Amino acid sequence: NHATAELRSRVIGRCLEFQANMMFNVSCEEKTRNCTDVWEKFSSGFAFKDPCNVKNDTFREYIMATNHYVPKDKAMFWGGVYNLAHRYSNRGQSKVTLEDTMPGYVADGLSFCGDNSTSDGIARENITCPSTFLSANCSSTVSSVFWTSASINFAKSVTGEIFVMLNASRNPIYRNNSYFRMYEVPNLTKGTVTKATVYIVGESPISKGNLCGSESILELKANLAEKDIAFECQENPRDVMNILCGDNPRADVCSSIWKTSRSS
Ligand code: NFD
Repeated sequence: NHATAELRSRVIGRCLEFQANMMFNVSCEEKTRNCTDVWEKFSSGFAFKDPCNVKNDTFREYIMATNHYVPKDKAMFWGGVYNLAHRYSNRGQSKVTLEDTMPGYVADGLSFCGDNSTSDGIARENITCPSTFLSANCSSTVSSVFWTSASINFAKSVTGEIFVMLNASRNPIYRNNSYFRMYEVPNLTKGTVTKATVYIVGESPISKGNLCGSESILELKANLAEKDIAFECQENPRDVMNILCGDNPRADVCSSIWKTSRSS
């Protein structure tokens, strides 16, 4: 987790790119944000600060500066399926993940933290920034606080029907300490989010054992029911499998498609 090189240029570049090519798909907002200002608000969340101990609200100004409307019936949460979820969301055209919204897009995949020994207080690429994973002596890392704030803000912004893509090969599938369970489900708005459709996806077809009825998924169903959110669950739905198998035709679950294409 070396700090990302050229962080300022990367963040400003992402901000410009989002507004040029993503904002229209994701949100109809016309208001342009000043990307230098976005950088100032992002970096002041961690510049000159201890990488292991930042306040929970340190990215408040950044979130306010980048926040925008999330279209109804399109939001998608995910766990353990980063690549597939984002291939499926298709940069906000099919679904909208946190990383397809401006607060997430600007920082996704970047590694950043403070460093008292540089002129701007920002760690250079020779420094290792702590990951989202916490340890006893590193209890609230810049990354965990960033993704926690962004996840909470996203969950509060979504309306109508929502989608969730979860990895079938994880056990449990709805993990206790996942961001999705800890920060997103509890922040969905009762009465505003009406239905959740869960896609459980895996590369192996043995999941015929009905993962939608598994104990872990019933816990998710119960957590959603507390907020009067209707529940639907599908294992390996066809539109998701078309993408998975297009990219990865030799996966076990794609064998029928693979055989057809070989014999024809
Ligand atoms: P994941 P998830 N402690 O695939 N999001 O539900 C620490 F410190 O398992 C997006 O946790 O799914 N780190 C991003 C963790 C990051 C822990 C976080 C944990 N207990 C959250 N669990 C992003 N774009 O980077 C997981 N991580 C780390 C939002 C894990 O190493 C998205 O809206 C991996 O780098 C999505 O709905 C990342 O968190 C949901 O939360 C994702 O772990 C995905 O988090």
